[in-house]
Amino acid sequence: WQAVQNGTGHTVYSGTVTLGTTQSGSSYNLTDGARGGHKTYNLNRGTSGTGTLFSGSDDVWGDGTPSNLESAAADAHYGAALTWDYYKNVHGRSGIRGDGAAAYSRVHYGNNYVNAFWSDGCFCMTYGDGSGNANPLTSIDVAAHEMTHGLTSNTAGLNYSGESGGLNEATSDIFGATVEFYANNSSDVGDYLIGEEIDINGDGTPLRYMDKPSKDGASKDSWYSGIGSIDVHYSSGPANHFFYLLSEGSGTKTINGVTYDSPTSDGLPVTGIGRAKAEKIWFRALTTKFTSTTNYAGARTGTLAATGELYGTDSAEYKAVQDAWAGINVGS
Ligand code: ASN
Ligand code: ZN
Ligand code: CA
Repeated sequence: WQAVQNGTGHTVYSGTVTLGTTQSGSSYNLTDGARGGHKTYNLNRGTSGTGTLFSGSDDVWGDGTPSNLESAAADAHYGAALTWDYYKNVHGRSGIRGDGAAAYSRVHYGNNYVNAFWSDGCFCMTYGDGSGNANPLTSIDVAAHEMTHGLTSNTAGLNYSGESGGLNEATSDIFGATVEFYANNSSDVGDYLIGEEIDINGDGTPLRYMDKPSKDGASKDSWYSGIGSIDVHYSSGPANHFFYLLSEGSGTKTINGVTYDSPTSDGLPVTGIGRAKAEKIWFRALTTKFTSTTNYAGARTGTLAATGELYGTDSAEYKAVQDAWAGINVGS
């Protein structure tokens, strides 16, 4: 027999959390019965197949250290649950395809593997353990980023190259950040930084900054005519910046202890409308306006159409969307 349970996870990055688990006879496993049956598997440094479903004799997972193989599993399982809950509770979407079906997660991919990825083929997320197998890529924002690639793939289908590729990457960063805020986790508070927990640069700095993307040394703050030729993780910069400006406005602001300073390309101020409205606009544009070939100009048109439907074309929200795009050199 099987029963839906609430287990306890001691994660690497998010402290002690509740995990959706399943009791099967006398053992427990990482199958989240409340969220489409999302499962988390152990690849144990392999790079193919599904590995083995995490299971054990008690419903406590990990000890907070990366050397305990259950710890990163707890992070990944938690990140998937948060992302599921976010899309369901904030956007009314049940699962990546909207059909109530879960994806699954694989942790401990390869040796010293410093990446994580979504795959349409397996409909799954995969996480490496990072440098020294000591920094698993399983923080909330990274998990939500990867799972959102599944959403994008099943909605707009933004091609993963050129400007549409940058918009695809930005969509994953945007919802990576909004899920982290939604989590309201005291060990990993919400921010407009991506990957600040996983120490991918070895000096404690984040992977990406949404208020001023160029702070990473490679991403662009604003659109320019050649931006479709650079790596999609850098051409995402202007769209990440757009989302920050629309949410919080230009200039200096401190949120949850992090100080941001967001410039605009035209030097004009942008008044933010708040993250709660900005995320509604981006989600509606992604799921009802964007297509596989949407570029920056099309993203402007699509978000304006979505904003008109949500708030009206005479609204302060509509004006803010226009101003935020102008602030990254798109339209005017
Ligand atoms: N972590 C990367 C991403 O989600 C992996 C990749 O580039 N395919 O974008
Ligand atoms: Zn990505
Ligand atoms: Ca973050």
